[in-house]
Amino acid sequence: MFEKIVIANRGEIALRILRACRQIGIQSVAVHSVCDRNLKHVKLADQTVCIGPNPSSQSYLNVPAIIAAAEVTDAQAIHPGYGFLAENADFAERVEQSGFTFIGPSAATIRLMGNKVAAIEAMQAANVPTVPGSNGPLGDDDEKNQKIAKDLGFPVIVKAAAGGGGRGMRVVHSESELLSSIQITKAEAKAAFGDATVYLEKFLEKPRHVEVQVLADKYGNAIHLYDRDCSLQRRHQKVLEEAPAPSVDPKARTQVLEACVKACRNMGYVGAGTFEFLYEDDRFYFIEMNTRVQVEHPVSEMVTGIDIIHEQISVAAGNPLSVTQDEIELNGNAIECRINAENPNTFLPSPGLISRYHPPGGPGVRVDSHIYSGYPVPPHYDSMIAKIITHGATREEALRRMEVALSETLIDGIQTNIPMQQDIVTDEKFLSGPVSIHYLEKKLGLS
Ligand code: MV4
Repeated sequence: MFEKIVIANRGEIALRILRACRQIGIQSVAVHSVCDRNLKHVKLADQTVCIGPNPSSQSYLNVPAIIAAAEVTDAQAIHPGYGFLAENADFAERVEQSGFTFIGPSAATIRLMGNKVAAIEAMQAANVPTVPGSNGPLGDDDEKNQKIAKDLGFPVIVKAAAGGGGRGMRVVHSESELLSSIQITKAEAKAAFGDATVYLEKFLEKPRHVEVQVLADKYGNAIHLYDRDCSLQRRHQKVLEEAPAPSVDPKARTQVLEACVKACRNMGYVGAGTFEFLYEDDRFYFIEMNTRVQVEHPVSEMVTGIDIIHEQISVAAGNPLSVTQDEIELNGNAIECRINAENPNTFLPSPGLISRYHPPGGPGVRVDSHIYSGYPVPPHYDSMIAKIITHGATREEALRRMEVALSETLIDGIQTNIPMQQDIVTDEKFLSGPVSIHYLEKKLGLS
């Protein structure tokens, strides 16, 4: 096992990684920006290195500074968390070239999954179901592209191969808009990603977002930790996630879980990963793979009992997975509410001093958060300040625990989205059944 690792992130995930390090007995190095010197995990870390000024471009994205921090502290590995450099193949490569272990899959795998066309191809090779589409990049032949779209049937969606997470895509409702939409998406993709490659998919109108959590080691062992439903989102930002995904066809689920594990083995995948699917009319359609640990990983931990961060670190150090698929039991249901420092009406960030903080507690309640009374939420980074996770024997119990937990949470001094989360967990339609990716924006009157 490693003796010391660098935590190349901030906020709740940096604290989550620090806790895993302490659990295992690994020394931790917190790298941080100027304003983050009072972060909770920085105070708890064995060593700290200030890596630059507040803008993330000069600190949490500052590759030489992060690698230098690993060098001066004599660490062996770097955990990237999520966001920032977590899915940057060039960073993973430079970490390894500098003699450190990148805690995640290989740079080649990150690069492959960063190209959505290549990712879809890799999935098809493992019988992972994909969205009907162009099966490859669109060429310059207008007539050919028109034929592909007509055969799929409108609406279709043009997506940038280098995009993902909602960036670089355009829905096309009729043949007359197709060619101009392709040209615009290509131009935008070239400007945003330096790669004009686009592909076409049938546009699914009312899908759910269901994703599969996987873990894999260097010895060809791969397991899944079941699925999550992340359909409740606003502008491609997830708001509430749950595990397992409710009301999924049992046969379709068994097939997709097995296919994901097979795809991991095929690719020689190492570490934690997530296969993202659209789910509609009892069918799964792969859209993208995330090669990092995700914000919503705790709901999978709560229903399986597996410490995902611990496994991530352990397999990166060359250990086999600590469990086999047979040893993993799905236990109850878990819900996660993301708590953001934001104006509940405008959704604009609401940074400032947290004057008082009382976290919720009780049976089946987990809080992943770095905040404390007297903590100033800086304006420079993402507005997520806490995750409240509840577990119960049933979905109803987990949801009721969330309702109680939200009601006892007190965060004074700044505005938060707790009122919106309270609205969601008492929403009749959400309580009674699965809702689509459009449900929350409609409920909020945004579309
Ligand atoms: C789609 C789709 C409908 N049909 N692809 C948006 C984020 C990116 N990961 C893929 N996205 C979508 N791809 C087809 N063929 C609808 C979306 C989509 C979406 C997906 C997941 C979660 C939220 C979403 C919100 C709007 C659109």
